[in-house]
Amino acid sequence: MARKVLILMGSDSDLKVMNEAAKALHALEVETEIRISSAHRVPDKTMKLARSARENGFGAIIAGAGLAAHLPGVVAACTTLPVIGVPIQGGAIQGIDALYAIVQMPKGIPVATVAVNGAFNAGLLAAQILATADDELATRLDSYRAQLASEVEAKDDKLQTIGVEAYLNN
Ligand code: RP5
Repeated sequence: MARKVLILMGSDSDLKVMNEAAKALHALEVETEIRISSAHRVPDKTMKLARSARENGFGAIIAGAGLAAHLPGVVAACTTLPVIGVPIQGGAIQGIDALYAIVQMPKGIPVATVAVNGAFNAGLLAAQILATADDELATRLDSYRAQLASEVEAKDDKLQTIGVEAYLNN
């Protein structure tokens, strides 16, 4: 059976950003479960979700948090499933704190970190991880890449046809 992706976030204030991961995965027909579970406010729940993720059919975990963003690291400490961290923009220094907290993991416990608010890419990366063992998903990822390429080609064709000024005013 196809593996699912668990999407975790530290607060409901992260939900709008983190839902982008779900959108990317749903477009690729990957099933998700999306949960609020703070590493600081509900540590026991967070560790339970991470520890049971593999037996519950998940193949990857995406964890998003802002400020002193310990959620991805704590989750990664509790599972050997691949964990993708999403630093959430916000607070006094706009996500730089979360970026550094998530990306600077100690040796032995990796977290793959995407851009600040990069939840959509986190979804794509999770799909690519699952696609190492799922040829049909790999084919859907190829179609997505082809669609991206054709959008760029259409824009370049338009630019060549109407020129820079008309393109900018269009
Ligand atoms: C983090 O603190 C959450 O991930 C969120 O980004 C940030 C602020 O949380 P709230 O105070 O909005 O609940 O734990």
